[in-house]
Amino acid sequence: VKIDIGYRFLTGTFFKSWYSGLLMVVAVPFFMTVTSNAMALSPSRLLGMPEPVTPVSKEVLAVHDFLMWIMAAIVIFVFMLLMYVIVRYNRKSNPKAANFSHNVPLEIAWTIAPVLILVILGFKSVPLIFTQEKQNQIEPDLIVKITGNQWFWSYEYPDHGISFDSFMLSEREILERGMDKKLWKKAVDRPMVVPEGANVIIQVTASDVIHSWSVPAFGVKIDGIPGRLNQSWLQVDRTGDFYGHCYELCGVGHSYMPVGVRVVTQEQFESWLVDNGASLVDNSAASTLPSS
Ligand SMILES: [Cu+2]
Repeated sequence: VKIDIGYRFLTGTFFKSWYSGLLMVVAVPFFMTVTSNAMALSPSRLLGMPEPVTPVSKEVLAVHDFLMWIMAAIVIFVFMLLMYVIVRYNRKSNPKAANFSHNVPLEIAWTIAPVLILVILGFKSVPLIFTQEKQNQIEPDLIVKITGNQWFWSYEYPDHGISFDSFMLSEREILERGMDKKLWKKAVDRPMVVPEGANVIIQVTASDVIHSWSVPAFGVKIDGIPGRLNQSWLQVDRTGDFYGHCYELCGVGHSYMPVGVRVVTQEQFESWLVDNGASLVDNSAASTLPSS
């Protein structure tokens, strides 16, 4: 008898057969875990996470990779349990079904095992929270105030008297500037500029609705909320252009407000300050005198 899989798929009988159940329950999550592990570990990082360039993003990636192995172990364990039950306890090989409902040792075991797993996860993830909140402990070299607006970002360097808006470049502007076409919806006309290696405190707020400032390579994502000032920190270990986005749906132009950050050397940063008319205020005086 010829089995028409397409017909059985349409009529729903396919999903009643044991092998389709096996496919759904086991193969799909197994495949997802294997591929996501491969992505996370791919040396080029073309598929997985962006290359981490700050202490925070390095730790985020380490926690992520660690969690992936635990997840893989759990998926494989559940997969093997399911296989065992399917083979050993199907109707044919086990015609007389058991009807007990409690097993105290088993219940203790499947309570303690997940608790232990969570404790192990905590040892890795709780220190990360402290790293992310380190802005209260570090001595800042630079403070940048970031304001989200519908639909662009504004940057302010309060100690240098610099402030500007940062807009997304249109596709035409990208081509005119001879930039890679892939940078459309990523590149901005005026990126935020920070020196490499510097401890940068960022203060994020918004002028209208809630926005969220993030650069994945920095491991920072922080909400900009009108009337509030959220803080985070960056210490980027190399120069280059980094891209992020607004991550809080903020209206029709939400997908047109990318984040652009240019990390430069200390010398380049100093000349950038001069080029942008930094009023070279004495920081010690500026902190004691009213700025206006
Ligand atoms: Cu947005």
